[in-house]
Parts: sequence; C-alpha cells; structure tokens
Amino acid sequence: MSLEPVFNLKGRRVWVAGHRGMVGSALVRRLSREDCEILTAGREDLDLTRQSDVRRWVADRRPEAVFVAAARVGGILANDTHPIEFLYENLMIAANVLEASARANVAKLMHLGSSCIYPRHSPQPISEGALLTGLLEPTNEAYAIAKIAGLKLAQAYRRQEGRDFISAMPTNLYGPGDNFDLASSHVLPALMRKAHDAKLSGASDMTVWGSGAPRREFLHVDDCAEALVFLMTRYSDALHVNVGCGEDQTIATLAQEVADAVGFQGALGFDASKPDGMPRKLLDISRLRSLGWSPRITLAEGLASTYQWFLRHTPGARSAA
Ligand code: GFB
Repeated sequence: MSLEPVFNLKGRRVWVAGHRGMVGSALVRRLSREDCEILTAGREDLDLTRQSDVRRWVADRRPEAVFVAAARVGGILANDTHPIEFLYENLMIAANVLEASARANVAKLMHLGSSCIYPRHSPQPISEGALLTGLLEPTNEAYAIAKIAGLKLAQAYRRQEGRDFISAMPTNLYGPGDNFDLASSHVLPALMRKAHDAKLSGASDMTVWGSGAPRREFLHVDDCAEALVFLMTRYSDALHVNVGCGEDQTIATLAQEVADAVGFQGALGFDASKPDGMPRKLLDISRLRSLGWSPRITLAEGLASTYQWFLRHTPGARSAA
C-alpha cells in the first residue's frame, strides 16, 4: 500500500473501456481535467467479448493505462432474469481486456467490480477481507461470480507477471448517465422515474418493490470517478479497495427521500412479490479513507442534481414537470 503517487497520468494514453456507461462517462469527465490523452472505443467499433478484436485494438492504440469500466449491468430484476448475459459477457470482457492489456505491456490497469461480490450474510460494514467467506446473494450471483473472476485475474497478473493491475469495488452508484428504464434499472433511478410519473399523472401513490426493509448505500458517480482516479494514481496492491460513502438507509427511507427530491407528495406502496435481494450491503471504506480519500457529494445534493439531469435528458420530462 502506498500514500505517495505511484502512477502519473500526465502525458499518458488512458483507455476508458465502457466510456458510454454511467461510470465510464464520469471517468471521462474526471480525466478531462488531467493532462492525459483519453482513448475510447464505441461498441460499434470494438466488441469487448471478442478476444482477437480486443487484442488487435489494444496493440494498435497502445494504451498505457486502462480503466475497465465496461460491463453488462442492471438492477435486481435484470440480474435475476438474465444470468447468462451477466455471467458470460462480464467474464469475457474482463478476460479479454486484462489479457490484451498484459500482452501489450499496459503500465497500469484498474478492474472495476461491485459490492455484490461479498457474501449475502457478511458482517456489516463489509470489509475487503469478507470476500469468499460465504455464499453469495442468489439474485446477483452470476454478476458477482464474473466480477470475482476479474478481480482474481488481476491479482494473478500481479503475482505471476508482476503487473500493476488493481481492483476497486464500488457500492451502488447513481447520477448523470444512469438508466431510468424500469425493467432494467437499479433502485434509485427507478424510484426517481416512478415518483416523477406519479407526480405528473396526479397518482395517489407509487410502488416500491419488495418490503422496503433492505438497506443500501449510494455513492454519486462523480465521487466514484474521483476515487477511482485517486486509486489509479496512488494505489498499488493486490488487495482490492472498497469505494463507498460509508452510510446506508432502508429502501423505504430512500423512496421517501427520492419522492421529496422530485416533489411527489403521495403515499408509498410496497410490492412484496418483487425480491428484496441482499438484506444489507454497507461497505467498510476505512481502507480508502486511510489512503486519504473521502466522498463529498451528500445524498440530498446528489438526488437534486440527478433529478435535474433526468429532466434535461428525458424527452418531454422537463416541460411536463
Ligand atoms: O438497485 P437494485 O435493483 O439492486 O435494488 P441490488 C435494490 C433494492 O431496491 C432491492 C428494491 O431490495 C429492490 O427490491 N427496489 C424497490 C427496487 N423498488 C425498486 C424498483 O423500482 N426497481 C429496482 N431495481 N429495485 C444490484 C445487483 O443489486 O446492485 C447488481 O443486482 C449490482 O448485480 C448492483 O451489484 C450494484 O442492490 O439489490
């Protein structure tokens, strides 16, 4: 572990794999403040699940640093109903990007995972050492297995070949660029859309999936991008690092906070036919804090700015609000 800068981005070619996703686009925004050259490849130019294409692209473009922010992601329902895509695509992306980067002698690589890599019944808050100490949450086991495999592959490149490959495990993220589609989204953007639609239609209530009792931690994606760039330049160790805000609340409380941010004053109803998923997944972020990084954006600020982003980027939403 190191507190001193260990990798300077200045003048480097930095590939953000997955630059159109919520995390990737936040990384591009953050990296535009660094004196580096940002490399990107759209899905139409490069299919990350095809090994030979990835090898060729990396050999041609010669990135010196890589953020692996590309992934098939989704909320609890998408994860639970599409385990093939969540396991296969995420395994392929991690394997291809890490292997091609090693072949091309990339100087630094960061693999991104998720707090769902930890066992369902982990002691809370969850420290990095909880990995592989128990059974996973069934609704996101496929995604978690792929992310654990990526983490282990990064460690293997580090141990066997001495490569500076590291891993970061962010908590549940939200912010600009999020997916607001109710069938595939995570809870926060889903509740924002539901509250918005309920406000517009004059509905008396809005539906929250599950019991409302599970607890979740939310980090704004711009804070996450700050933390990732911080770790890329300061951290060099086999152990992955949790990235969170250190606080959580129940889904019922979150739903009320989202309704307040949107201005929906009706009641909350709970649909018990939908899964709760993990009872709680609050990350222990003491390792990240001890390195010198802390989150800045409060949930209240983040909800307000994300709702403004939603209004600006959803056709018809602003005029109706
Ligand atoms: O964010 P979410 O979809 O995923 O759901 P996870 C979190 C909690 O919110 C669950 C509840 O208890 C949901 O039942 N919830 C309430 C809702 N209303 C809604 C709604 O309208 N939409 C959604 N989506 N949820 C994901 C994993 O788990 O977290 C991924 O499946 C990944 O693999 C991601 O790790 C960060 O937090 O349960």
